[in-house]
Amino acid sequence: MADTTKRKLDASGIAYTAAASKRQFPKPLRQEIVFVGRSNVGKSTLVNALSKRKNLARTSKTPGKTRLVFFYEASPDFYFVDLPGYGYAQASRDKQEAFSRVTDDYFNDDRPIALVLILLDIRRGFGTLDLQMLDYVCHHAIAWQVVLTKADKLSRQAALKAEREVMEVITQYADMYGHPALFPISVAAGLKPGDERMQCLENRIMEFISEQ
Ligand SMILES: Nc1nc2c(ncn2[C@@H]2O[C@H](COP(=O)(O)OP(=O)(O)OP(=O)(O)O)[C@@H](O)[C@H]2O)c(=O)[nH]1
Ligand SMILES: [Mg+2]
Repeated sequence: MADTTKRKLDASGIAYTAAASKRQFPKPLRQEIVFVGRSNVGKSTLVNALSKRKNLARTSKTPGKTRLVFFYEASPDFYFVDLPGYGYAQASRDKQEAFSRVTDDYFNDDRPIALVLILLDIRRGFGTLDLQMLDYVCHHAIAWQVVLTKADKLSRQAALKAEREVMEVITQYADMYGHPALFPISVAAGLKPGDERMQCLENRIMEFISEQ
């Protein structure tokens, strides 16, 4: 286990810490951009795309791959935090728990969270656990932005319809908690770093980083 606690360098020289529990989290010295969502939704893929590195965050066809909290030193100013996916029954020893213990540890640790990116598969929209996560971040007054993944799986027209449906839920929550109703940003794994949608997401992240 000691092996997982150390700060490591990935193949492209980016440093990261993989933490299995609270005491392995790095010191809260930088702001954190957090990626949450169901298992297999594409969190690690998006961390890679935003870091413009392949295989920085390990992606997998098997749901439940990311069981640790990964803190990627994506920039000198912030970490990208890749949390374990939820909704994968076998991933948690206690199947009654919606979110893994290390996820609870993370949110209960008073981390310097700049923004939580809530990832939804564009074909599924909000599920029960996503709404629970949304309730959680709203309740704790943490800033959030919905990102729709796998946009390549739908036609443009179907994607627009999915975006509108998700926006209805976002508006309800935003109104309820006094959060700005931010339109969801749709992305797909194959998008180039300079793509307009990726650019929009990068700009959104930087807005929250500079707001602190
Ligand atoms: N078509 C398509 N496939 C994607 C996209 N993003 C991710 N995938 C695929 O979806 C699978 C899961 O992606 P991951 O990034 O590992 O998902 P994750 O959310 O990190 O999963 P966990 O670590 O289990 O929580 C992989 O096979 C990816 O290649 C996308 O935008 N389009
Ligand atoms: Mg992952």
